[in-house]
Amino acid sequence: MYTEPTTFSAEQYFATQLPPPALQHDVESVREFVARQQKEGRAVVLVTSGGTTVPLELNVVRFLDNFSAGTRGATSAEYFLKAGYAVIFMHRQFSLQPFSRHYSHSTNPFLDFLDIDSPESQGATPRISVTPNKREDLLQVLTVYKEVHARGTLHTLTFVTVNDYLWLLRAVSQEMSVLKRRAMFYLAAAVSDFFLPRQKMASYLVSSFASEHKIQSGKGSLHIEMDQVPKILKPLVDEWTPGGFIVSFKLETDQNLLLPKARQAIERYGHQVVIGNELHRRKFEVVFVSKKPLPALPPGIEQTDEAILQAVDPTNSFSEYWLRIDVPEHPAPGFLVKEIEEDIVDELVKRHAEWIANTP
Ligand code: PAZ
Repeated sequence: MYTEPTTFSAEQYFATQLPPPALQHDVESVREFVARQQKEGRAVVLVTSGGTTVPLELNVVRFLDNFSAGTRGATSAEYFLKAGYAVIFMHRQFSLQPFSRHYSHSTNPFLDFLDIDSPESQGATPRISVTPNKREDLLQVLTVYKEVHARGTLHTLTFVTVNDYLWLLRAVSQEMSVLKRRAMFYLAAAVSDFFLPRQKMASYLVSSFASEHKIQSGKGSLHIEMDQVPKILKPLVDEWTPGGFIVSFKLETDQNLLLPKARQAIERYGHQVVIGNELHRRKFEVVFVSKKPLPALPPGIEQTDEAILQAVDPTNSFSEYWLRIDVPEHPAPGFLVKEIEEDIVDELVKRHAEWIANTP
């Protein structure tokens, strides 16, 4: 019986957990997309978006979920497209998507935008039109949406579980490695830190209940011990896509942890930017944390590792850049708040261009 709580390395993870059935198909579609964008000279960004689930059963009835609606990812994808990037949008099934997010079924149902015009003559087919005060907004969104489709610069992939996410991220990043520095990774998805390995699900069902079937109640409380999801930023940076410009997000509920956690991630994984955001302030405040470039040594001093180390101030080796948008305390009805993703993407596009220009 499988009982050991484990911390999987990425390698062990992929050796023991099964790939999602559509993986091969997804990989081929990404390969074709990347090759076309490369030929047409575009940089490509992988945007991950939405939350992963953690199934508790092999035949899934129950699962743990994550709050993320995919707003950050879907909104950012639109701004990356506007900036000329090709976008691979890897999102949680049914979470928000670029363009259609403006007409989400719960906050802005598209049926409320439509009118039925009564036909003038009896027997004529009724016609559908857009409510006049919604036309301008819809036209703007629809125009960009159609342009993006005509250019073929948006490619969409779907995940549901944390397992789907990990397999897809590895495969897509490996496909993107041909782009070298022109690949950007914008990891905004909210990915579970814990999961239940297949082997554990099976034995836990076999020992407590019945084969692959749904967990039954009636035996008191349910205890689930989960294993830690491997830290995949390390192999992403070092092995899967060396050369890519990697931006990860760090979500905290304690504002005081934002900077220490973001710095720790940069130190640990060696990627380019961590964007820290606090749960309730995330739509109007984020912080970019990166490693400061190495200091220029005074003339005459040889550029040895030792000299560089001496010149680095270990207490001050990170740069922090806060992005904030002003939101009135009591906004008037209909007040349009600027989307912070516009500024996030602007800043990243600048940094990515500098990085492409300055990395040997
Ligand atoms: O999807 P959303 O707009 O509701 O939320 C975005 C977010 C908070 C999930 C994202 O900005 C983020 O911080 N993602 C990484 C979460 C983490 O694993 O720390």
